[in-house]
Amino acid sequence: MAGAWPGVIEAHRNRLSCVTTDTPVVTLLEGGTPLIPAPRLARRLGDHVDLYLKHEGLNPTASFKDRGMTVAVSKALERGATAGICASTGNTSASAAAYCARAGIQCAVIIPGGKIAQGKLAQVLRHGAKVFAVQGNFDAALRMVRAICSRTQVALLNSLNPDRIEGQKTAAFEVCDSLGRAPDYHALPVGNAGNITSYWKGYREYHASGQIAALPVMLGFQAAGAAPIVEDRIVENPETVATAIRIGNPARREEATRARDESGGLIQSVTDEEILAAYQLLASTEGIFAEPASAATVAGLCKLAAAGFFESSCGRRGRTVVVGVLTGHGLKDPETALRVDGGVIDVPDSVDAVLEFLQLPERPTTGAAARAEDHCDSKTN
Ligand code: AN7
Repeated sequence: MAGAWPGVIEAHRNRLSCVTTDTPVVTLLEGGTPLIPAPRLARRLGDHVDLYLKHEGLNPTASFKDRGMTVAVSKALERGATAGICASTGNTSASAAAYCARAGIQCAVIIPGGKIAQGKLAQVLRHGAKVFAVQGNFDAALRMVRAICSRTQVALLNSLNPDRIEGQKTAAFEVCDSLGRAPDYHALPVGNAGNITSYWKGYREYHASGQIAALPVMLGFQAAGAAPIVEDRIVENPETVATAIRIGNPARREEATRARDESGGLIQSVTDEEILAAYQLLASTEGIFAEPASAATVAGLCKLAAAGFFESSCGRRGRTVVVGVLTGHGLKDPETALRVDGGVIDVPDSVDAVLEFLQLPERPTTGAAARAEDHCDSKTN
C-alpha cells in the first residue's frame, strides 16, 4: 500500500462488509502493527520453530481493542448514537473512551472496582469517559451493561457487538499479508473470547477467498484461576495477576470452542507463576514489553514446548511457523511491572560505587580501540 498507514477501516475496507460509503470513519490510525521475529524465544520452542509476535500493544491506545473499536464507534455514529457503553477489565474501556472522544460522543464504562491496571484507568479517565466501579467482577459488569442497553439508546461497545469482531478480524489478514501465508500455529490469550473469534473469522475468510492455502491451528491460553473454557464451566470468582483476562463467563465461549475444534487446536491454562515468568522472559530476552495477559501467549507456548508439543509438528520445508499475539503493552500495568523481581540499586553519587555492581571490561588506554571510543571522553560528553 502506498503512502502512510490509513487505519484499519481504510486499509481493509474491501473486506469489511458492514462499512459503506455512508459510514463516518472514526480512526486513530490503528492497525498495521508489526509482526516481530522473536528468534531467542523461538529457540526455546524448538530448533525448527520460527516465532513471530504480533505486537498489538503498539496500537494507538496500546491494545488490540482499537481494531474493533474503530469499526464499532464508526457504525454507532452512522446509526446516530450519542453515547457508547462497555464493561471492561481495562483495555476495552480505554479504547472505547478514546474512540468516543474522537467521535464526539459520550462514553460510559463499568469496571470491576480495584481490579483494572493503573495505566488503563489513567487512559479512560483522561479521555473523559464516565467511569463506574462495581463490587462484582467483569461478568457482573457486563450483565449490567446488557441491561442498560436493553433499556436505553446507547451503543454497546463490548465484543458482543458484531462490528467489534469485524474490525478485529483484520489482524489475521495482516499476519497473513506479512508472512505471505498463514502460520502453522496461532497463539493468543483468551478472556471474553472476542479475539479468538475474530482471528478465526479472519483466517477463514482469507482461506475462502484463496489468499491462504491452509488455516492455522489455534492455540488459546487462559489463566489458571480464570479458565472457564478449559474447565468447561462458569468460574464464579475468577482470579489472576493478568487482570485483563480475569473473566469467568466468556460471552463468546461457543465461538471460541468452535475455533479451537475446527482448527484442530486447543485451549489450555497457564498459572500466574508461568505468566509472570514469561512476562519477564519476553521483556528481558526480546526487548518486547507486553502486559501480563499477553504474556499468557508466551507462557502457553513455552509450556506446550516443554511437553514436546512442537516436536512432532511440521510445517513447510521442515520449519514450523508460530505466531503469538501480544494483546496489550506492558506499560498498561506498571504495578505488576514494579512488583516482580529486579529492584533499583541505591548507591552514593560515586562512579566507584556504580562500578562495583557492574562487571565491565576495562577500557584500553592506548591503541586504536582507545581512539575509537573518544566520544566517551568527558570533554565531549
Ligand atoms: C491485554 O478490556 O475483556 O478474549 O474488557 O485486555 O477478546 O476478551 C480485555 C481482554 C487479552 C482477552 N489480552 O481478549 C476488556 C477485556 C488483553 C486484554 C484479552 C484482553 P478476549
